[in-house]
Parts: sequence; structure tokens; C-alpha cells
Amino acid sequence: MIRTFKTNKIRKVTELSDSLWRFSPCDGEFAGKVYPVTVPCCWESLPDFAAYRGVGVFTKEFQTKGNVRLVFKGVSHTARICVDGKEVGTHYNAYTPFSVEIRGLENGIHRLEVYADNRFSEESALHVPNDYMSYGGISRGVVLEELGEAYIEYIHAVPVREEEGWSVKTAVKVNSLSDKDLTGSLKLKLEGCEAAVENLTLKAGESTVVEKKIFAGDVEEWSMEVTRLYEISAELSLLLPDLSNGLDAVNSSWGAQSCPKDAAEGVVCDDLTERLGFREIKTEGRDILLNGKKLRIKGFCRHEDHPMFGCALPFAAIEQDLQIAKDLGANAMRTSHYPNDELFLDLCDEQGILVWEENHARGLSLEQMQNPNFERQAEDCIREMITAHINHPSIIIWGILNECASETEYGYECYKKQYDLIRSMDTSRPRSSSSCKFKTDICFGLPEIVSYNLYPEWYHDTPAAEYVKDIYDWVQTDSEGSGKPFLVTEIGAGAIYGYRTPTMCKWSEEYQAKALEDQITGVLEQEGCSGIFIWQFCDVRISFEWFSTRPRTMNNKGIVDEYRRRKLSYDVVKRLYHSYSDYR
Ligand code: ADA
Repeated sequence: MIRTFKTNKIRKVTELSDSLWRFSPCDGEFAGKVYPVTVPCCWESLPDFAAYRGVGVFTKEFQTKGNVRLVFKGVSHTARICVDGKEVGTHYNAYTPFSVEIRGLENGIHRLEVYADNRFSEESALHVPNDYMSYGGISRGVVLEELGEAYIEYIHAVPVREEEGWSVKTAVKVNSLSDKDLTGSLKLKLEGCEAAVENLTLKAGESTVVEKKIFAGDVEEWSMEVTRLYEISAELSLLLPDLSNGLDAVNSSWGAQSCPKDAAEGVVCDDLTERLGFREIKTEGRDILLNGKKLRIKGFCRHEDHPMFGCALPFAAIEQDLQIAKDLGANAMRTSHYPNDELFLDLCDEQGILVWEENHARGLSLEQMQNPNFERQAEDCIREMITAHINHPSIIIWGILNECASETEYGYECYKKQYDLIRSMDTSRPRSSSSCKFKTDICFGLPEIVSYNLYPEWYHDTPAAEYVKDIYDWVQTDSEGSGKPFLVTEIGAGAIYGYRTPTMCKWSEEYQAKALEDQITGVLEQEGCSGIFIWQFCDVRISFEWFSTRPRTMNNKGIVDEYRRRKLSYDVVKRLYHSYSDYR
């Protein structure tokens, strides 16, 4: 499964994932041995490869002809793609989608090889030994698309509330796969009703972006309570090339798209459907407003992690996590610390769960941020994240650089570039970054929202309410974040599932329950605070190479353990979250 709705009616799309592939490690004692696996797959789920750091290859044959695109929703963490033994693409970062175009394939069976590399090296500035696991494998869906002479790469649809009603700012990118210049038109439909038609010309092999604002009028708004989603679709019609050699010649050049006989004036040769929700998110003074109402965020930080699947959670497991979060009274999830699977976002759109989505980074020091690859890799992640996810109404905040060096001048320059990059791609959402630099952070003048990760009653024994107030007051009096919305984007405590003791000592479930009682109350009672994300939803695996050790080589601050078994704190969080409304 790739999305929770059908994105194409005309384009022939075949899911290559959710089926059997062959996996073979390229290094180590099992090099060359072949294992049948279902993709998505992290090789750490295979008994022989629980701790394998290296390169592995996933192989799959597929039938096709003509112009095709292979879409990879996630390969962890560095990918090299080969078709019929020839390299056709590469990609860095496990958490963003990428695609490769291949033109003019012969009709027949072709071999796809996906090489995944989960090793740490100086080449990798973001996947480093860390307090989460960098898995190895094809962690999300894979799709084969059969295309003609041109195709629609994306539709961006950003809702805009105006005096006379709602409009949609659209941008549709069309790519040519032809060696000829093409002319045609693009038809936009909102819920199946024609909304605009734009003529377009495509230079051979080039792309064009067609921008158009369409009036939507009186539509039903998207909110946590009413998750009304609208389909917006684009149809690409092209004037046929020279028919003098007859239709067969055209059919062959059009690949899988056979041209109907009455196609002289242009034929619909590709389409794409996306979804949007009409909602407005903005900041006003110290408030975050969703459709004009002051939000109280009650959320969890969630890693994509599971003992049976690694980071390649199947659809059912993703949905189960959301069911648990809703049972706990949460209204938001933070995709700590990287862009998430689009299936997760589709489900949040449909179930009214707000999302803070952030680019990939966790706790990188100044030295790590000075890795020559850091800025490019971090900015590429932002581009790919927003290009792929801009339409999701559930995403209300774009985050960057969790706990990186925001107390340094160099760090400030990186933060500024990345905030500016977000603004250049999307002006419809506030930005923020989770800081652990306490009273030394110098970046709070840049984003719309000030966010902190705080661990009173865990990493230090300051009473939670006192510590939250101290930091909040400092922001108001001594930082450029004064008067902005204030979020606590991490707060929590560790507990080993099943460790029960009346001594209330740290790592016991009793201690975690008590600490969270103080922390949640301390944050949500703090005047001017717009909300909280508990660290964290479930226990997760961490890199065994990380400098710090943790019990079980896990981060044990989950409200549930890695098998989603409840700890004592579950009922504390559930009682408290349900006792606070979604709005302030
Ligand atoms: C940091 C970090 C999290 C996690 C947490 C912890 O705030 O952002 O990823 O490592 O600390 O468990 O200490």
C-alpha cells in the first residue's frame, strides 16, 4: 500500500512492494546468500541480520515496456538503483521519497536491484550513531509507473482563506520524456468539477510548472473534528506528434499509452490526483490558531520503529499506533526526527491528528554540522519533505534540526538558511525547531514558534512546573522568542516495562508515572504555553554504536514499550490529556 486513496486513473501504476523480493547481503559471513523477503523490509528483522551494518541488495523482476518511472518512498539509508545491471539512480536519506525515470525499455521482463547501505561514514552527515536506529533496507513502498511522452510529477494545492471564500494556490509540475517539443493542455478538477484549463508547451526533455489559483468558494473546513478532504486532480493532454507514419508508429513511441484513433486534437495521456483540506494554521501573539481557534497541542513524539519491522511499519501497525495515541487523548504527533511515511500522514489527514513534521537531524554537534555534506543533505531533506508532503492538512508545523548547535554562530547560519528554504517553498505553515540549548539558544528570532525539549525530574531533579516556568520566563525577558507561541516538544522519563517497585526509583514504571504527572501538569498549566509533545510514544531501538548506553540498547521513555504494551504511566497520560480540551 502506497497511499490510502487512488492517485491515478489513466497512468498505469503497479505496486512492486507488498510482494516477495530476494534479499542478499553484500558483505559479511552471509554475503551472497539469498533470502526471500517481503518489501518493505528492514534486514534487521531477519535473524541473521539484527546487527548487520553494510550493504544489501533487494532484487525483483518486473514486466514493462517504454518510458517508466520507479518511485521509492523510502530506502534506508543510502540507495543505489540498478535496472538490468545498469545504475539508474542513487539517493541519500532513509526518510524521503525519490524516483528514477527510464526511457525506452524494451518490452519484456526487467530486473530491478536496490542496493541499500546502512553504514555510518563521513559521507553520511545525518545518519550517524544516535539515540535511534538507522536501519537497512527498503523501508517504504516501491511503485512502477508506465508513462508516455510526458507526465505529471506533482500537484501542490495550498488552501487560502479570502474575503469571498476559499481558494487553492496550485502548482503542477509536468516533465517531458520526449525528444520532441510537445504542446498540449492541463485540466485541473476539484472534486471532479473542472476548475481550470491551461495550455502548455514542453521543450524536449524539459519540465514546466503550471501555477494557477482556483476559487473554491464555500467549502467545508478541515479540522480535528471534521476531517473533510477534497480531491484535486490534473489531466495532461498532448497534441499528438506527426501521424503521417500511422498510429502504430505513434503507439510505439507512446510506450504503454496506446493512442485512441480520434486523437488528432490531443489525447489525455496522464493524470494525477491529490487530496487537500481547507484549513488555516497561523500564529497570533502567543497563540497557534487552527481556523481561528487557539490550539492546545497534546501530543507524542513518535519514531518509526517496531521490533518486528524495524522502521518499515506495515499499514496496520501505523494505524494501531494512531488508535493508541487517540485513546490516550492525543491530538498531535511529532515525526521525531525525520519525515514520515506518507501513509502515516494520509491517516492523520483522515483522522484529524495534527502533525509537526521535521527534517532529519538529531542532536548534531557543531562539529557534526560542519561535515561538508551536512547542509546539502539537510536542505535536500527539506526540499524532498515539502515537495512530497505540502498537501497534507494534518501537517501544521514544519520543524528542523532537533537539538542541533543553535547556540553557535555557524549553527545560526544553518538554521536561518533552512528556515528560509522552508519559507521559499511554503508560506502557509509556521516553523520551529526543538532546542535543548536552554538559556544559550540564539535562534529564537528566526521561527514563528519557540520550542524546547525539557527533562525536569529525569536528567535533573528540578520540579517540573518550576523548571518550565524558569525557561518560559527567560524566553519572554531575554530572548528573541519573546511573545511568540511556546511549545514543549519533548518532556518525559524512562521506565523499563515490568519494572515495578514501591521505592519509586528511576527506571521504575511508578517513577515514570509520577514524573509525567508533574511534567504534563507543569507544561499545560504554564500560562502562554501552547502545548506539549511527550517524549515518547513507544520504546525504540537505538544504535549500538551511539556514545551513550541505555538499558536494553533501547530508548525506554515510551508510554508503551516497543510491543505497545502499556506502562503505568499510560493511565496517567490518558487521564490528564483527556482532562484538557483541544483548544485554549
Ligand atoms: C533528546 C532527543 C530525543 C531523545 C531524548 C532522550 O531530547 O531529542 O531524540 O534522545 O533526548 O531520550 O533523552
